[in-house]
Amino acid sequence: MRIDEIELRIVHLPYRSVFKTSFGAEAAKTAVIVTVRSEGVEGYGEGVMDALPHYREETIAGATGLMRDALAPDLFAHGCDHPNELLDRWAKWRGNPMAKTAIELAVWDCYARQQGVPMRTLLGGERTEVPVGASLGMNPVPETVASVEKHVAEGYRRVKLKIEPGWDIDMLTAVRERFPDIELTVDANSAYTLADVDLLRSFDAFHLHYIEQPLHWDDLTDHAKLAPLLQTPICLDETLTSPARVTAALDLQACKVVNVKVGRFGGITAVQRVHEICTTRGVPMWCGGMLESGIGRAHNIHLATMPGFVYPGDTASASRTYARDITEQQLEATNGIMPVPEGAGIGVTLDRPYLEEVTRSVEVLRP
Ligand code: OSB
Ligand code: MG
Repeated sequence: MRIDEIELRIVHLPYRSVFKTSFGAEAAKTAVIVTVRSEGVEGYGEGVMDALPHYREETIAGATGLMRDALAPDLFAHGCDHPNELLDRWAKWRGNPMAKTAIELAVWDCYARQQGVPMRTLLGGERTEVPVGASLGMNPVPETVASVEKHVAEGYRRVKLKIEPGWDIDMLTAVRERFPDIELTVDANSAYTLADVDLLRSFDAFHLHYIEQPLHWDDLTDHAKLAPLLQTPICLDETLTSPARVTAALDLQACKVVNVKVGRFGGITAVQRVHEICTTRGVPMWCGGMLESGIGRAHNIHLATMPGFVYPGDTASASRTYARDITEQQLEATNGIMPVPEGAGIGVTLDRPYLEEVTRSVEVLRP
């Protein structure tokens, strides 16, 4: 592929309600929508870094800087025969997985559209729908119980509750009392330390499917110390930033479950390598989410068709998060099952009028 143009568009999408986690409360998403134009075809990607580094270290300013100064010029100079080339080609620029992913996803989508095949076909995904769960932000106990009730009634296959110290036992007790049998998980987003081991052990009574990222966002060794002290399996999210890091986590027995976010690993090629590692070792994976717009969400849905994604993902209905999305197709689950968008590439197109309305800036890069 000859790459003719790369557009970096910053959009501001209000959430339907504030999303609160242990690392903060957000009322809107600021996303970087990347468009790659090649030989008359365009493809789309989404960057999941935030304005400030609350989740991992990357920021929108830093990531778009790397795209402008290194990734885009590299694509203009060398083109791309197959998107699988890019991960190793860009390894000379260390880290920055979210920046690399935003562009790589757009190249993949463009490539799949040029070939006239759905993304999932390039990934070896045979499923045409994927099971999904819902991630609920932190809210007072009565609201949380009502929200769980609503999501269970809608057929979601798993419910995940965001927790932090002081915002855990009461909520879990209330939810488990009302729903003794649902598939329930918690996500601490790094809010605990090893000093909380007794508290974390007390979660075993709630029969959680797993506990996601209880300890520091970059830690492996404390998770490895914690894991044998809990009956509840540990799932890592923030800590897992590359295929090598997944191998290290599994070798150390720091986790038994892997949350896959393509932006955290550095792109689809990196996810394919993680998939190989996890399926070889029999480790269950599931597709996480970052409250993406329809572009990132569609990519996630295609990714989750790969056979190693055995647990329900976080790629729930877009309408849970947004009153209106930037894609023409509404990505909606029915009875906890999300259909994979049909058509070439990721199978969605942009709702141009709304996209313009929510755009904060546009920059078009050319050779
Ligand atoms: O830790 O999984 C997380 C959202 C933003 C940042 C981190 C996380 C999340 C979610 C929401 O849990 C998942 C979603 O609905 O997309
Ligand atoms: Mg998480």
